[in-house]
Amino acid sequence: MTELMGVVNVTPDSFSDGGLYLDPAAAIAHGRELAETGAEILDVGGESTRPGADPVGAEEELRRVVPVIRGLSGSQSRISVDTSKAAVAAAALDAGAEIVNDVTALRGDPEMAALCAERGATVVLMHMLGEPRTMQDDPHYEDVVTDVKAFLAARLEAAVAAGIAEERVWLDPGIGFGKTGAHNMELLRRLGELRELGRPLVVGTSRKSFIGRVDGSPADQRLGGTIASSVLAAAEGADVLRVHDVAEMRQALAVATAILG
Ligand code: HH2
Repeated sequence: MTELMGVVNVTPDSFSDGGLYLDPAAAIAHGRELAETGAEILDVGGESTRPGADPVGAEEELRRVVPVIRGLSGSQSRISVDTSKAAVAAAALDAGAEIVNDVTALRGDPEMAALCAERGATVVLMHMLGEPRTMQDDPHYEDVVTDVKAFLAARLEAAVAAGIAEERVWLDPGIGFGKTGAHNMELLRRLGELRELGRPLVVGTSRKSFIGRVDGSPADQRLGGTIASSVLAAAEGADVLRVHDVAEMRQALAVATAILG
């Protein structure tokens, strides 16, 4: 069954919900609601990775995410921390997280791989071309699916070499991270090719700008495009869908599953 990873952004500047849940109590309440409406996983993040975002220091990121993870631990959902910093991941694991969602695929912090290995965390390795500040400056690929697949295979190998159990690694093509609209469409259309890597696939299309490029919609009005792309991703074999709108996505998946069996 496809699992839902609900997004809990404790940031002032996330592209679609920045500032809404900066207060820990608001973030915890939001996370609980996502858990109750069907998120098997809650992904708590304290640093925006939107194109052009400024990096956040570890102290500030810790201050944002740790109280929220602590407040959500013990709910029925597993908790994931969206970070590329080992210090933040370590504190998040102490506070009750069990998944480390690293958009740099263990390239951002030299300590991250060893930490995840030692703590037995599940790790999400995501593809990104470049870094958030510059990733949308004219990205190029030979063939986007082949290139992303080769990158993910290499990062999986690096994770295993660092002592992370292969069964604990999930892979993500990184929709919107150093990709044009056409690249994102191609990746979603041919997502099935990434299944050959043999690991669970995480896909995050939620509210992203490739949807707005289709119909001109702003970030807070992309639910229809999020659902269409996520249902198609699930049909192509995505195991985990990272979304902001859990209740609507849960219903869409239930109906798609009822039809397809
Ligand atoms: N997308 C975002 C952040 N983290 N992690 C994974 N594994 N896959 C994704 O596609 C992904 C991710 C961007 O979305 P959001 O968190 O809403 O925005 P921001 O980075 O501005 O906080």
